[in-house]
Amino acid sequence: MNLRQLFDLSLVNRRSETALEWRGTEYTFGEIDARSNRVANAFRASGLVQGDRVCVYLANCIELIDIYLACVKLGLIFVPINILYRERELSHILHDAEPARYITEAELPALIEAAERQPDTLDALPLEGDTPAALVYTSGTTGASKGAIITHNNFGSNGVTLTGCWQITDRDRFLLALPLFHVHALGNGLHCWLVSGCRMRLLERFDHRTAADTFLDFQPSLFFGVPTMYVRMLDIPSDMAREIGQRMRLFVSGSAPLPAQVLEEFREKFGHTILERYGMTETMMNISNPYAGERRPGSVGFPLPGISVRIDPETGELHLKGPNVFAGYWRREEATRDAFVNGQVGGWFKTGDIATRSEDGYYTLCGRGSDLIISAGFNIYPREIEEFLSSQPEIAEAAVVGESDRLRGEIPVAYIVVNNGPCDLAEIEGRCREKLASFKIPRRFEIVDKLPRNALGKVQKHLLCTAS
Ligand code: MCA
Ligand code: AMP
Repeated sequence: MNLRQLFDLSLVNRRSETALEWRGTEYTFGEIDARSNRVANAFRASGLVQGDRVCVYLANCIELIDIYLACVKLGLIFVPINILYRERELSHILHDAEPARYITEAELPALIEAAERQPDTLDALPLEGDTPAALVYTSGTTGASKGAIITHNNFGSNGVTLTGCWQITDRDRFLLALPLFHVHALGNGLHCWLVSGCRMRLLERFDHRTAADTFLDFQPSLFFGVPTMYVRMLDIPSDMAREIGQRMRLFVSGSAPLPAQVLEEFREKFGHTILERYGMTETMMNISNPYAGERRPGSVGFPLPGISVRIDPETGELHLKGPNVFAGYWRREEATRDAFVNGQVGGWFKTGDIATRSEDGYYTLCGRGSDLIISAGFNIYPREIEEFLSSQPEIAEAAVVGESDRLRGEIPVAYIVVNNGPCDLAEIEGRCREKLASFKIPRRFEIVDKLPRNALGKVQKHLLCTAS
């Protein structure tokens, strides 16, 4: 089944029901369908054909949903780009994806104008489920970021599975504050919304200063967040927290570890046990705590239906297989093979995450094979920052490590060895800010005489972490 056929459950079947609240205006599923048909017709009129990539560099907005649905309907490949990326990060993705169309805020008025002149119906294309729906760029420990090819089937199985397992129905009121350029909001948020037919309020972004008012105003029953959002919400006054909790049915957390203490404090304050789950861009959601049954603090729960999980007995790495696993990296056959056990694409996918399994079947993540840092749900590969820092004339070498942080989980900290001569750290930070996404900028710079290295010359990052 392609995604249009799946979404017709809501777009066609519930056409007169309210689908979306965006900036104070309500839209029905019929309107969402018609809007995306017009955009699809405009895309077609401009010459886009199945398989073309459409890169989108936009903050959350209704047009982003229109564009995604138009891509789905025409078999175009949607390529969302992190709005926090700067020129250098953007240009890599644009070169790699070779888009036929690149849509930024500046392009939107022309697209809206072109779509206004188009019919609001669209013939159905006979797309197979294994048609690529999106390329989502994910950084790797080695080299530049790679586009994970996510098919209609991948998104479909993820959306149907989560909707079923988390008992999402058309009676839910869903608050979506996550950025649509990542799989958390795109794969889980949009797909659970369209599969279930619930009402969704979309926010441009999560703002902790207005979060309580937004919850009280919209009165959601369902919320998906990263741990930083839940830490922020612990600051909401108790009476408001209780009132929010009374309206809610389910809070879900993922993208980074949810500290057990945050889960406990949140339960105390809001009267809800957050449901923690585990996923990856390449695989969508894999393992989730149960909706009914014990949501165990610190654990990510059981494999979702249809997904097989095993732990490599030697390395402790989690491997998985299922309809959720992506089709490979865009134009990178070697990297694709490397991502699977014995290079067998479609076999066991190597997650890079280290896990244990309890006797009663709960999985717990206990680290990563790589030195990935996750800050407020955004992934940071130290190597990228290290390479940038080392290329500065004042710096001889640099190592970036994740330091634990109550709010963001981890924050990047840079240890640098300077060349002879002055080194103005504020100046270095300024250059980082120009070239790197904000979440990648080291929150602290430490000058050291030398980096600790083992006998093979490899930097011993754990010694830097403990030194801080
Ligand atoms: C953060 N910033 C943003 C945004 N988010 N700027 C614009 N738009 C955004 N959406 C920048 C701010 O400018 C600021 O930069 C810094 O981040 C922190 O902002 P602050 O207001 O203090 O926010 P916060 O309280 O720290 O919360 C940040 C956040 C945001 C709202 C939690 O980080 C976020 O939305 N994270 C979600 C990421 C996500 O969806 N990850 C899923 C990946 P400065 O400090 O320079 O001023 S998918 C995944 O991992 C897998 C599949 C999975 O399992 O889900
Ligand atoms: P991404 O590459 O952005 O898709 O991030 C995927 C990574 O996020 C996974 O490989 C995990 O390391 C991490 N992750 C996602 N969910 C959780 C979770 N609930 N607990 C710990 N780590 C998580």
